[in-house]
Amino acid sequence: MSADSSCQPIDPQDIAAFHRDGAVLLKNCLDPYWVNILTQGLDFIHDHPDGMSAGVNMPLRIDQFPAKHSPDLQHLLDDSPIAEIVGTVLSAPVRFYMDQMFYKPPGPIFPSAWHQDTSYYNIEGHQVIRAWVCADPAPRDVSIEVVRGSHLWNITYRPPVGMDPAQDPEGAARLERDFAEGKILIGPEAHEQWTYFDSFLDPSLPPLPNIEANRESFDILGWDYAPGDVLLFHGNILHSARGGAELPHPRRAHASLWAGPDVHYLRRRSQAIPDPLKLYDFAPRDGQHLSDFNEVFPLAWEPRLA
Ligand SMILES: O=C(O)CCC(=O)C(=O)O
Repeated sequence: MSADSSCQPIDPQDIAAFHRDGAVLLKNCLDPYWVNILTQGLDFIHDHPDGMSAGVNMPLRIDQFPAKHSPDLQHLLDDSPIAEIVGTVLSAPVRFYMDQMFYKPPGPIFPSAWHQDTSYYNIEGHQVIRAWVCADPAPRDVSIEVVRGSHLWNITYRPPVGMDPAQDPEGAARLERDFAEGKILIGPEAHEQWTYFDSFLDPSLPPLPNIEANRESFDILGWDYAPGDVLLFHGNILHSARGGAELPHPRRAHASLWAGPDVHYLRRRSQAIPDPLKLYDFAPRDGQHLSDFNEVFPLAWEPRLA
């Protein structure tokens, strides 16, 4: 098998669907070489947990920045068509921001709760795209679903993770003070040891609507996913993965986050995921574009001049 690093031309209708709906499934974009690399990389990460692995031996395992520890996943990010696909859909240069692994063992598949990605990270912008790829077939009832068009609602919901001020008012007051004084809430040491409970349920952000209990009130879009497909969704979109269905195999997914030129740094009280490690060296300020940190976020792809 050899690596095909260029992608098939993307149908303009798919590009329009992404911008209209906030998500699109692109069929058969990665050839078997890349699916194999993805599978090897995810299995390696699964077998080598680190301080950023959450839910080891649990029905939902999530790892942050797995490509840092997996040459296969790094190869996928650097050399597969994913960056080109994202850039083509954005019609703009793109930089890689971070990646995650979502590993669900065989059996009744665990759900991933409805959420929006942007509020977990210290970035803001309209050109934030997730590329979600899975090493296994994932029928609609275990793959990603989105609320169609919610990327355009212009609302930032509270991430459903972290310390609840109602449970720990003192801890919350301390965090509020630290934030007001400009202190870093989740520092570089989080790359050694981190949990989803290190963050803060920011009371200034509105809570998420209960979408799952009121599915008929929302325009929910989903797809049957096959290995080789690339699912793109907008960083602001409400999304989840349903659970309950039985799979005879694991559901091994990798999600990478990519940024276009409008994406800038924004220190968030609701930050749940650490900044990329090298970024801490630059003491970023609100409003600085990722291009100001070219060493951390080199250009991954840019459109060819006509
Ligand atoms: O794969 C999943 O279950 C959830 C993925 C997700 O929420 C994400 O990529 O942002």
